[in-house]
Amino acid sequence: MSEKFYITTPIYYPSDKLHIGHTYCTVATDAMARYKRLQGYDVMFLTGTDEHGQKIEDRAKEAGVTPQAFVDKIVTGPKGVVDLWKLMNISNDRFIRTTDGYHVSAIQKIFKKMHDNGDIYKGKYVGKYCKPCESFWTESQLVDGKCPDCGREVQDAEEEAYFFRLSKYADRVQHLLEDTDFLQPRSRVHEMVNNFIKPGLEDLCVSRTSFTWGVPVDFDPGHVVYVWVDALFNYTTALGYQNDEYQDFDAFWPADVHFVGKEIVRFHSISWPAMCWSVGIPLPKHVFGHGWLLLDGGKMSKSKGNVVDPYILAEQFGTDALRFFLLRTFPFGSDGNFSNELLINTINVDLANDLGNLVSRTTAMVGKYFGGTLPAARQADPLDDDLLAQASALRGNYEEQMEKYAFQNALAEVFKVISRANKYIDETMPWVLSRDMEANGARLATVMYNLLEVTRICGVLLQPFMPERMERLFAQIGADEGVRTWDSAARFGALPAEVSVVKGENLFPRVDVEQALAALDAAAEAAKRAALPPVEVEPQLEESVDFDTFCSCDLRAVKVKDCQAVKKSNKLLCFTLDDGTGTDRQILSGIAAYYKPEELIGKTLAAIVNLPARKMMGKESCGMLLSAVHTEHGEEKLHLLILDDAIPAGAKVC
Ligand code: ME8
Repeated sequence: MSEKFYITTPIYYPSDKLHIGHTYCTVATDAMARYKRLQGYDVMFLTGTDEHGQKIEDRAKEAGVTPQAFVDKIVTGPKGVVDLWKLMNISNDRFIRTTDGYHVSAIQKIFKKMHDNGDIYKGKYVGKYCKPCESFWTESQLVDGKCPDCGREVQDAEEEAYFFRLSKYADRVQHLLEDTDFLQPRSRVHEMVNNFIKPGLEDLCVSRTSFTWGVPVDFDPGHVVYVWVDALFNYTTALGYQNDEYQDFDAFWPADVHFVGKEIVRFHSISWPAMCWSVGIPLPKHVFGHGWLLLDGGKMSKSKGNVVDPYILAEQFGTDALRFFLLRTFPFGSDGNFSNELLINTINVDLANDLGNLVSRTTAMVGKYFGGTLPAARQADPLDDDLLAQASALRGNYEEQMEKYAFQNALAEVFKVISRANKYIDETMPWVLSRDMEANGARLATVMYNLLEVTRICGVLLQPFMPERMERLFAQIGADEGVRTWDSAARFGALPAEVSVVKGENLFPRVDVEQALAALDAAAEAAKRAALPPVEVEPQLEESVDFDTFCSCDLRAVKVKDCQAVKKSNKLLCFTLDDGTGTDRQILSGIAAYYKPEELIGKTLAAIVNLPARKMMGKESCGMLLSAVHTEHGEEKLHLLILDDAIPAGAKVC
């Protein structure tokens, strides 16, 4: 039976749409999960949403919907959390929502267990509360009187509440952080110990009575469980701890690693181990606190309005290029400055120039010199040695970095070898060898084979980062399933000697910087407009008419036989219509800004046909076509009333 590996992302607050910062952590977790699967582990990858708390309750109230309807829309609605993970090709095995019934009842049992064992007691909470962060603070923890995490105003809070005896675990937590590799990277340990433990770890307020959107404390109505207790235990309830929904707790717990953003390391490295000790379950093996993606030097956050939309980026550059960029560019443990220019540059340099060129040059040369299939004859040369040595060492170097969650370094190892392979083409000069195939055929085949092998090995190791593009790469270089494996990445020579390549489309087209930046601006602008109320309907309705007057309008279905722009007019289109009488009817309509004439030919429209004829631009118009007019984002929009084609010309519209 294969070894287990359990990895998690934080569960996201569905208070707003997710941005590229959230995407960063989930893509990193996905790459790690895929890497472990590649190595042969039986992987459990959990993500989900953290749906309770006052912030959600408030946001739902503002939106005039129930909290459940509010979170449903953001989690499972169009372009919500679930859709985003699909778009980003996230391979999670499980998705937990903290509003799932099994989780709610498990949290009640867990809370009771901690209460019954004496770790939760009732007291009075007096302190400060940061609503956006859902965090309680003592006076001494505030920075300039504000929330130490987000810098926003805090409010006074005083209420009857349950407390978790966190202080009791202070020494154990300090030992865990200082003397083990539980918390990574190491640089985070100092911060936790100095800022939170040394000043004196206080008991944690773990219930609230001032709002209701949470897991009810079943033995004390009126209290709901503090959102962080509810949230942290998701890592265990999603496996079946204290519930019957799943049966994977024994197999997968303790987690191998929780990936979390640096501002929530505090909860994961101090409160979480203490809670695990309290209920008597083993601790997760590691917590890794990654850095933030910054925009203009500050953390992206919806409340600051400086977010970057992953949908727009993935649609513009492709999912794999975006995934790759996030992990290639920023060291996972540190903050990084996001910019569109950096993204485009990474795509152009690494993917289009280095990897894309290697693949397209190699497959083109195998096609040109050997008709797509290499002969078996070989002739080695000392020129090959360095490339082969680097390719053979690659898997080990890559693994060493991946085991440290150093994605950027692992990718740097791969791209060192890709660059080396491009240089090898220049050194071996295949185009010179090809001039005398009889003398150099075996040598040329060796050069080509070496290039294909290096490409294959790099492709295997890039799979966790760009799963979809690497499938296409394998198809082009003739690497079937058996040589896409972890084992085969350590075996130079795994491709069959007489391998066949298929020249395919360019895997990573070069991005035109200016065009792409302009398209991104336009897409962001369109997204902003789409977020406005969709349609502004004219509030004023016309005065009423009597029924007979209305009935005197002769409304008919008409079929468009021809439609032409009217010369010298940029408004008018001239329609030749079948109105069912057997004689063509001509109507002029001022809709040229909305329709091209040719797209209307053959359509069935509605017209008033008993208006007196009138002349426009020297042409007679006998009637009027009906359309709907409204204003959208300050712009007038018009839609002709297009009827079902089954309606015959001349049918009365009433
Ligand atoms: O914290 N760069 O949820 P959340 C990098 N529900 N990472 C970022 C980021 C950025 N600009 N912005 C956000 C929560 N993140 C809790 C977790 S787990 C039991 C409960 C990361 O939706 C952030 O650091 O506010 C966090 O790890 C994750 O997105 C979810 O943030």
